[in-house]
Amino acid sequence: MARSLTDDAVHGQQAEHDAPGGGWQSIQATEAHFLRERVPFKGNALMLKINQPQGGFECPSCAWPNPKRPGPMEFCENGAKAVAWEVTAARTTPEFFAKHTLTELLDWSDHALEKQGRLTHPMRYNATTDKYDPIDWDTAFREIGERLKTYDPQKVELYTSGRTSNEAAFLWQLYGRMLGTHNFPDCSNMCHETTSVALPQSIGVGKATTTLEDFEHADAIFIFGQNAGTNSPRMMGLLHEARQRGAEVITFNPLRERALVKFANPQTPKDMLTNHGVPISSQYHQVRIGGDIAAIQGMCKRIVEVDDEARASGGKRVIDHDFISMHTAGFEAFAAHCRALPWERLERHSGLERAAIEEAAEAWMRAERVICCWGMGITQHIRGGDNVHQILNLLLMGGHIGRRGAGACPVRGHSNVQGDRTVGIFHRSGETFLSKMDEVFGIQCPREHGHDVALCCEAILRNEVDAFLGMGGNFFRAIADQARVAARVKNIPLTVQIATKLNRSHLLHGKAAYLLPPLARTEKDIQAGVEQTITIEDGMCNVQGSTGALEPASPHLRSEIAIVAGLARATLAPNPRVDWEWLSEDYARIRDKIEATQPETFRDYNRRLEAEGVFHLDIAARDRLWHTDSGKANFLFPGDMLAEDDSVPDDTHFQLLSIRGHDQYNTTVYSYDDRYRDIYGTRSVVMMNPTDMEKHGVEAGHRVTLTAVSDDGIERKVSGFKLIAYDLPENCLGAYYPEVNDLIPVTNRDRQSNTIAGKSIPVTLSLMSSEEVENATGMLATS
Ligand SMILES: Nc1nc2c(c(=O)[nH]1)N[C@H]1C(S)=C(S)[C@@H](COP(=O)(O)OP(=O)(O)OC[C@H]3O[C@@H](n4cnc5c(=O)[nH]c(N)nc54)[C@H](O)[C@@H]3O)O[C@H]1N2
Ligand SMILES: Nc1nc2c(c(=O)[nH]1)N[C@H]1C(S)=C(S)[C@@H](COP(=O)(O)OP(=O)(O)OC[C@H]3O[C@@H](n4cnc5c(=O)[nH]c(N)nc54)[C@H](O)[C@@H]3O)O[C@H]1N2
Ligand SMILES: [Mo]
Repeated sequence: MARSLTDDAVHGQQAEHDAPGGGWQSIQATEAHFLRERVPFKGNALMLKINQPQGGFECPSCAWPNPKRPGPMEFCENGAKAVAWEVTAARTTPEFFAKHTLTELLDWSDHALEKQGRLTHPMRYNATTDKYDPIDWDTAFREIGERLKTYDPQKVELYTSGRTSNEAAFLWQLYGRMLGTHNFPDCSNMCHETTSVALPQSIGVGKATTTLEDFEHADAIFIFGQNAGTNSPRMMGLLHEARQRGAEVITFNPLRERALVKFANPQTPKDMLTNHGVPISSQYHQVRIGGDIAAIQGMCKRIVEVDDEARASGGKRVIDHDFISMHTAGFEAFAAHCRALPWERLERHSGLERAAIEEAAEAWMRAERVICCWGMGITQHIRGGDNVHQILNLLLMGGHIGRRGAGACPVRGHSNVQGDRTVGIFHRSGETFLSKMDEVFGIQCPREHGHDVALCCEAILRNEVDAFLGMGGNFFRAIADQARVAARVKNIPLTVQIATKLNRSHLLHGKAAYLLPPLARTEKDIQAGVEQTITIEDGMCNVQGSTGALEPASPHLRSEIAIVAGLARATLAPNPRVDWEWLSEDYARIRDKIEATQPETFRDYNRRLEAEGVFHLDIAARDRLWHTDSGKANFLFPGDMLAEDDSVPDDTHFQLLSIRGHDQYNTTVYSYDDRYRDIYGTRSVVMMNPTDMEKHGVEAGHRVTLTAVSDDGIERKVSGFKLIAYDLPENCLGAYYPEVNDLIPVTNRDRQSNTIAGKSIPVTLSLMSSEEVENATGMLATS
């Protein structure tokens, strides 16, 4: 059974690697990354502008919000890495492309491709030479437009990665809808779509009900499946503060993530003087991969039992019955379900001992104000939606929605993934929005639902895609069933990628292919002689401006907005109500149109932006208004009493999770080191419990092959991975994303939202023969 540790025990375990998360190492890493990109860090005025509400730019890394009064250096180690990577002095020029065929570049690592630096010119694929040639913008737009006009719009896919601004995303979906498609695969379909679908079923909104201020008042903060130290490091400052004022932090994670164990805040002098750090998690539960439903239901069971006893004895009730009767539906059924769950099954499914689950429940019962945070460890599961519902049940039982210091906090990924959805990137947009779009622009938006990421991949596999247009991101690398889908991309008549840096998705190209480089967020965007501001929405629903500060990486770059406008003018018949040029000359005009399509959400968009620099969108559940079918907040749970259908790993197969290392941003690999996990110089590793190693007769250092378990008869394998001994539950394995994306069947997805289940990957493991290892050395060198 996996370990659950509390306070001293958690921190006593740090002997092998005693450095806390954060600390001096973090400052050193920040500087090192700037130097590697050949940009000065010390005295770099750019970093004074990051995350400042007026006149500054929004960090292109994660979606964690800014405090009301940002400090003068409001950024973290990984935000600085993202900025350094973007403002690099390196350039991927036409001369570079003249030297390398795409076939040759396919052998390069993800790291090496992006390391070439910023793209400088629009490029067109030349099938005769197998190279990209430079092309002028107008010719590119004209050729792409001419092709698009001839395709069936149902076979056109417009992908969005979450770095795109509200303004660019809004035009992107307008363009798609005018073209006649509803196919808007979005990075969120691999990420928090689970939340966007399941959360509204529980409480009527799909976004965080917390603000940063709530973290200052919480008594207990639960963190499920989220590695804040690496992926939203600015959250660590809040957890650090919370612990120092006596709040509890209870973590559920199969891996002991270092910063969640102990963290030294680089912004706190005392921590930096001692470099010891502060204990973060007061309880750390190493739940089995996919075991959260059982863990949370076990907690709820304990809470219900204590409450039942209190009712019987006339003692103090621990459940908020007033809230439940006034605001919720389905509690009695859920309580009955929990009472009936056998502990033996809860233990087996969660991988935790009953005492540990009860201890977590005790922390919940002690707290007046509870926040629950969650990340990919919750959403990227076949039962991800059920996971989210259980977290909400835990909150609802205590009335922790719409109360200061409490709430639901899905921690979003890409810096504007939430805003892109708010302004209209959605393959299942509803009638209210679509009829407004029709009215404002005099168009007829398709009503039939379109493709998300999984459906887009399946269409590619069936050779039913005529054109794939990517607004940022690295789609053909980030998806499930990566190798199978990649093999079909060459059958797509047209691929267009709008991207700042070269990546694998640009090498996996259609018959005609274009690579269009935009301005990045750190750069000045001047239209019609005036500096423009874009807006983004962070993970706690604050909409704010971002104004670039640097000279563009190349004079040939255009803004994403200008690129969409150029494509649209070349593709669509003129429409007097949609003047693309006029819109792209002044981004405030686009915001007016966003407001026109959603007058309530974006009321006074430009005025509020100008006056305050940032504003919070209304979240009905914060006011205890429930936009659900029942008109109440709902207790939802799968009724199957934790049946065996979701593959508890056993002696025949393992459950594999795929995660990010500390020096990576999704498919962007900054370096091969993962300081917080003591893994250096390679990403081709499989983390395995020492007991499992012994049981299966393998040793640390062995090279292994992982084979996916699936019932579709398709073989999915990855090889050459080095085993490392790691503290994670038995029958569970860990590896880096995207290195294992070939292993995930595209059908492996959350049942409710279709989100790719990158954390429920059933696999078997076998040792490579020395001959196989020998043959694989070429591959190992680049991976
Ligand atoms: N520096 C940096 N910042 C980033 C990103 C990045 O790549 N680099 N990516 C951005 C994006 S797009 C996103 S979505 C976020 C992602 O941020 P996270 O949500 O932190 O994503 P992951 O690294 O995938 O890690 C998820 C965590 O879940 C745990 N986990 C895995 N399976 C389970 C499970 O079954 N149960 C529980 N309880 N835990 C589990 C893993 O051990 C890991 O600690 O970060 C964003 N910020
Ligand atoms: N197995 C597994 N698969 C996963 C995940 C996992 O945890 N496990 N995580 C999933 C998640 S949460 C996500 S969000 C997706 C991420 O999927 P994507 O969002 O598609 O991928 P990224 O790696 O973030 O995209 C990086 C590329 O974006 C481009 N880019 C960077 N900045 C800009 C910009 O400002 N403008 C434009 N136009 N382009 C830019 C650069 O060319 C860079 O190479 O991957 C998913 N895939
Ligand atoms: Mo994400």
